[in-house]
Parts: sequence; structure tokens; C-alpha cells
Amino acid sequence: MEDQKKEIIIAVMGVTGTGKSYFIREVTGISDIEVSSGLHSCTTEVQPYSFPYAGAKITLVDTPGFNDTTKSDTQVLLDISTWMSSNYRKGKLLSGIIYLHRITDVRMDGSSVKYVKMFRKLCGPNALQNVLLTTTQWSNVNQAQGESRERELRDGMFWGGLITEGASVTRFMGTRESGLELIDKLIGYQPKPLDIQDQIVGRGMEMTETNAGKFMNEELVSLQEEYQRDLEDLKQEHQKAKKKKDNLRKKRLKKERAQFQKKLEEAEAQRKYLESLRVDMMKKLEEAEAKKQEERERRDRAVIAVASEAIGGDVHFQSMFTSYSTRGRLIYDINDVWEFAKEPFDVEILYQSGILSPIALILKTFFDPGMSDDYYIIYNQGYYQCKPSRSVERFSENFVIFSKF
Ligand SMILES: Nc1nc2c(ncn2[C@@H]2O[C@H](COP(=O)(O)OP(=O)(O)O)[C@@H](O)[C@H]2O)c(=O)[nH]1
Ligand SMILES: [Mg+2]
Repeated sequence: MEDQKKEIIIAVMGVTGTGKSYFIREVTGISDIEVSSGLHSCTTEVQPYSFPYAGAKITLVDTPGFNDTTKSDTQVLLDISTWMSSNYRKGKLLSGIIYLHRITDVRMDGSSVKYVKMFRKLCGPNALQNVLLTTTQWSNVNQAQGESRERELRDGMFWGGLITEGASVTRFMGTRESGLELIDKLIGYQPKPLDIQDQIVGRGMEMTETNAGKFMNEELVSLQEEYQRDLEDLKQEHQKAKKKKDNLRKKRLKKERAQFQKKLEEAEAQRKYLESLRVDMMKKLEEAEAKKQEERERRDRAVIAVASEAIGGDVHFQSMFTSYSTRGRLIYDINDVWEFAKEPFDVEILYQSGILSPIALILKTFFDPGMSDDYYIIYNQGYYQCKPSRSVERFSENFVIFSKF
């Protein structure tokens, strides 16, 4: 039987552009995680990434944020809730949440304020003890300015309330080491259910009955009222301009009205959507999520086979890992010998520095029986772990198997 490492699940949350994907990329070492280069957001779905650390399997869950360029805030809340409830149903609890906020922000903009309020409802007081309110992008502010902003955040009403309920304030300095310090903290925490999980799964509530859904609905109602008032004002302005025969102004006001009308309709559509999320509708969404996860697991069943004879490449030293370039093949069915005749591609085998000397690798002791399983290949945004017990012989060659971690 293969030993199953303990899994620690940590969600990474915050509005779009705060550095969630960047954080996960740095900490996991999975370099092909997409980080946005401009205003366009890349994380459109909830996406977990696992990596080995401290003898455990650490899973960092990337989440879409408010102010996404492709998704409404309501949809974002729903995506997060669906993922959370689907995993809770499987008995998976979060060990903690890393909540990211840019220290470069001069003040909290509308989206951040709305997000922080929603976040509080989503977690509830119990889970807030497992939340690290983490500031990012310290390299883009001077230290004194950053510290003064951090104090304002602590003392302000948004973070102040979260802190009173047990959340702690930390910093991410942009490096792997700094990120791992946060992971170290959370590893020791007692995993807890979030309010949203308890409300949807435990109590069978529909979205608008949950605290987060209720909040979102109230936000949308007041947003609609605000737009309606704005439209009314614009209408009067338009009348005045009409009387004065100010055509230029009339034209401008007309354009403005059209914009507000569109916003009003969007808010209305979001509210209707939220209302449509009855229990059976949410069940369906959860099923779709579970299906997606199954599909992913099925894909993850493919393994990477590395021929023992392929040994002999260059050894590189990095901070956390020593890596070694070789070639591997992606195998969907280990019993299909012809898959082992496929054209190999370049892979890097990583191992935690200090465990085995690179000399030992070059001397081909790498595939010795009884060796540790602390060897990995990063492929397709995930870690593949060496399973020495699964090595096979094909075409009189020995292959070592790496399977999804
Ligand atoms: N200097 C610095 N830049 C960062 C940091 N975190 C994120 N960024 C940059 O901020 C932008 C948005 O980051 P991204 O991870 O895509 O944000 P997300 O929308 O929260 O996933 C990217 O251009 C990153 O390179 C950080 O800690 N330090
Ligand atoms: Mg992202």
C-alpha cells in the first residue's frame, strides 16, 4: 500500500491583482502558474495546487477575486462557495486562509471594502482564527509608508473587526521563504469549517439565506437604488439642457445615462441570478464541480516514466531543491507496453537538498531499491512523486514511475 501523506488545505483569497497566483507560484515552485501582467485577470476558476513540504501534502487553493475582468462578483462568490461546499461534503476542511491585500494601495477601494465584508460573512467568527491577513508587494513601497498603512489597516474598521474575531496580520515579502513562514504557521492550526460550508452543507440553506449570500443581495439592492437615483438626476439634468438647447451637454448626458442603465441592468441580473440559487440549483452546481474534479483526477492518473538508463545529465542547485535534467514519457496505461516506446520529453527531477548528494545521483544510485520517495517532477502545473515500488521493466529497460502527488 502506498503511504498517503497528510493533506493540509489552505485557501488563498483577496481581490483581483493582489498577488494570489504570484504567491502560489513562488511558494509551490510551479513556475507555469499564470500571473497577470496587466489589468486582465487570469484566475477564473477555483484551482488547487499541491506541493510537498514539511512531510505533508500542502494544497494551496487559488480563487478568483472580486473585480475580475471576466466574472461578476456574484459569480465569484458562487464559485468559491460551490468549491468550498463540495469539498466540505467530502470531509475536507481548510487549515487556514491566506487573505492577500496590496500594501501599495493608498486606500481600500470599493471592491476591497465589499470583498472584506463578504469574506467575513463567508468565514464566520469561528474560522477567522485561521485567517492570516497578509499584505503583499512590499518591494513597491518604502518601509515607513508600508508600516504606516499596515497600522491603518489594523486599526481601521475593516481589518479591526476581523482581528478582534481572531484573524492575525502577517506580511508576504515576495519570496518562497517568506511564503513558507505563513504555511508553517497554518500547519499547526486546527482545521475548521467556514460558515458558508456549515450553512450550505450542514443546514441545507439556499444561497440568499447564507450570511454571505444575504450580504451580497443587500449590496446589489443598494447598488440598484444608487443607480436609480443617479439615473433620476441625469434625467433632470437632461431636461435642463434641453430647455437651454445645449446640444453638446444633452449628448454627453445621454451617453452617461446609457452607461448607468447598463450598470443597473447588470446589478438586476446578478440579483436575479442570486435569487435563482435555490437548493436544487446549488446541488446541480456542486455536482458539476464534483464532475470537474473527477475529470481532473482521471487526467491525473497518467504517470511519468523515466528510464534508469536516461541518467547522466546536469545537476542544478536551487534554494529548496537540487534538480537533475533527464527525459520522461507520459504514460496513461502502465500495462500498455507500447506507451513506453513513445518519444520522451525533457523533465527535471527535483529532490530536497541535503537528502542525497548529487554525486550519488551521477553514480546511478538514484533508482536503488529502498530509496526515499522524496523525488519529484513538476509537470502540467502539478507535482509528480517518485514511486520506487512501482518501477517496471519494458523492452528490457527499467523505468521508474512518478505519479501525481
Ligand atoms: N513586487 C511584487 N509584485 C507582486 C507580488 N504579488 C503580485 N505581484 C504582481 O502583481 C500582479 C498581480 O498578481 P497576480 O498574482 O496575477 O494577482 P491575482 O489576481 O491575485 O492572482 C502581477 O503583475 C504580479 O507580478 C509581490 O509580492 N511583489
Ligand atoms: Mg490570479
